[in-house]
Amino acid sequence: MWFGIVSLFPEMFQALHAGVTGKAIANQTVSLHHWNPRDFASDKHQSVDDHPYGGGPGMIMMAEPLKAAIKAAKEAKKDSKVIYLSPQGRRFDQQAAEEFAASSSLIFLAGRYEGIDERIIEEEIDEEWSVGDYVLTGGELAAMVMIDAITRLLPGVVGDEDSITQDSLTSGLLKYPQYTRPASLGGKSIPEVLLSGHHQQIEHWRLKASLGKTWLRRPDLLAKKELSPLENKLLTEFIHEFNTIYSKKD
Ligand code: 4GX
Repeated sequence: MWFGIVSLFPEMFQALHAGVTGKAIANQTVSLHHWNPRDFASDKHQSVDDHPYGGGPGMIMMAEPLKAAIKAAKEAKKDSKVIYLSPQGRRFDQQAAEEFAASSSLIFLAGRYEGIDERIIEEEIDEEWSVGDYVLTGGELAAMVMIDAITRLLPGVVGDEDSITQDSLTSGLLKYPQYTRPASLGGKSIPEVLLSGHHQQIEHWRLKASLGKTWLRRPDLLAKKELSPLENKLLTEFIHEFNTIYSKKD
């Protein structure tokens, strides 16, 4: 997958050269291509910011160098969607990552300062996305979040394909608790069923734990999900046990 990046700080994207994403870059499953608006600046100071019309605090990305950088990126990959990162965008989630992973190329515009000229959004941007309801100092980390989440879904990037399908959130549920050796750690043992070798019981225990954790922490995710008869039974059991432990009437 081809990622084009329009950013004043291309060096930040070095972070993607570590670990799983780094290997995906090294073996050419993904490639990163940078366009820095500063390289398209025309004055002797290579200015890339400008004042907002109407006055007020803060600066806006200077329009012409930004537009030229976006144009150059688009010329390198003609039918690529241009994604703008901002808190005003649609919230990025696992489902969006899965859909973007089917693309062959994407261009990310990572803005700095207080934003960009609205006419550039209207003319050059296809979609506006947000990684969460908080304010970053720039769009670079948000673009990296999206590139990371998309890259690990590409064929062969994560060694064990099962770990993708069993990801928390792929199923719309939070991850069940996991344990590794030793079986007793600081006096705390692991759930007995995990030592039983009984695969179906282990599967049911994990599904019940996932459903219970999602019910406790992310009822919004549970409300979006259609439960199978088995899932309904396991969640009902979890809720009964939870209410019994906390001696609530149910
Ligand atoms: N998810 N930021 C964009 C510049 C900006 C300022 C105002 C539009 C209007 C963010 C996020 C995010 C910080 C990136 C502000 N753009 N991006 N930047 N949350 O906070 O994606």
